[in-house]
Amino acid sequence: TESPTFRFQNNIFESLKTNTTAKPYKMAQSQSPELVCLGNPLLDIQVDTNAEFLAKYNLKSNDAILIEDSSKDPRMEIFQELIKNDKSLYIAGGAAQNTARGAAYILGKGKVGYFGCVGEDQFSEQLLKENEKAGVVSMYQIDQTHGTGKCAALITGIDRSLVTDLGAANHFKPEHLDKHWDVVEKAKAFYIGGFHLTVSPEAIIKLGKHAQETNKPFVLNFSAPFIPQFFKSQLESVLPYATHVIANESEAESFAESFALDIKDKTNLEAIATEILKLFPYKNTNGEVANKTIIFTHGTEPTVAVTSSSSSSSSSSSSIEVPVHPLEASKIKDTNGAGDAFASGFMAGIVLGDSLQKSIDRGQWLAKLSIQEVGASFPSEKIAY
Ligand code: 26A
Repeated sequence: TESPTFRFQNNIFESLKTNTTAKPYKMAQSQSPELVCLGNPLLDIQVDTNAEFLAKYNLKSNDAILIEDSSKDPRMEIFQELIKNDKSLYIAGGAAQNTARGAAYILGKGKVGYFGCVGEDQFSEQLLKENEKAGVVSMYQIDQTHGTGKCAALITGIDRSLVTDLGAANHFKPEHLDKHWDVVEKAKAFYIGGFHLTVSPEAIIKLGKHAQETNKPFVLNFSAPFIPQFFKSQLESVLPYATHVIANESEAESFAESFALDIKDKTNLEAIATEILKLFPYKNTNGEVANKTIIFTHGTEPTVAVTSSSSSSSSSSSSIEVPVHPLEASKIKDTNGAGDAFASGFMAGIVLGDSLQKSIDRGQWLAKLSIQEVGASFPSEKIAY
């Protein structure tokens, strides 16, 4: 079977914008995605590296960093270094796009659609091919003036440090959603990468309003600790539309600090979830309070999920814990994309109408499969849940 990774020639950046045939995936008439995702399409440039390399660029071993000004940031050099390195692997990335491919792994071809903005170059061509192979319908906006976004995935042991140059992904416009609004209207559920809060909160709100008006699940992932920390007002503007929130323990902690939650132990996941539900209840278009669920993954510890009750008179909530699927450390290739794969399984469960418990378990199951592959990838053969 074909490897999910690709190698480009060393002069990749000079050769960008040449010989491109990138065209958004054409949808067959019969295909109608049940799940629609929105995010930043990125190509991951992944390499095994060491503590010394991370120290040189002042990076933590497990973090996600956004380069805000690519003309000034010295960390742009990382890409030059990786491109020179013939051990670098070029793998489809972009957190929500990974989740889309993973959900299609379960739901099947044409059942998942994805919005994001790419450039016209070899990187986007590769991403299109990967989505096509995975059965994801790419509804790309194409930006002719910027290159496709890229993410350096620096692997040390099982950890991954991500450094992102958004490029074209930073130029997604809410109007692009209109071009595929028929797809949006037919979708059953939505998944939003919190990373997109750095790009177009307007686009997220536009989908959020539609989901609210039509009573469809609208799931938001916090994506990284820097989102609640530095994109607080953007997060506040979209949280009311979320029927479900997915985050890991460090993003939960970052939220607790950023929003100065009134809880004694800022690492108590159940308490953080309960506070989020109080601050941002879900209301339907009639203003009636409806169920909302916060799901916190916790590494190899059980996932914690807290659901608010739909009664507006009381502020009660119910909480469950779901264990992870254990895996011997020796079988882990890398954890890049583990959280995205969890979200894939969870979203597939939501679309299939599974219980909360089973949707979370599907997420744990798919995360276990993904960490045994290089990058945010899935087995080449279908494995049944
Ligand atoms: C805005 N930023 C920083 C990002 C990302 C991102 N996806 C969207 N926006 N930074 C890293 N990623 C992706 O996260 C995946 C692992 O969860 C990487 O491309 C990687 O595939």
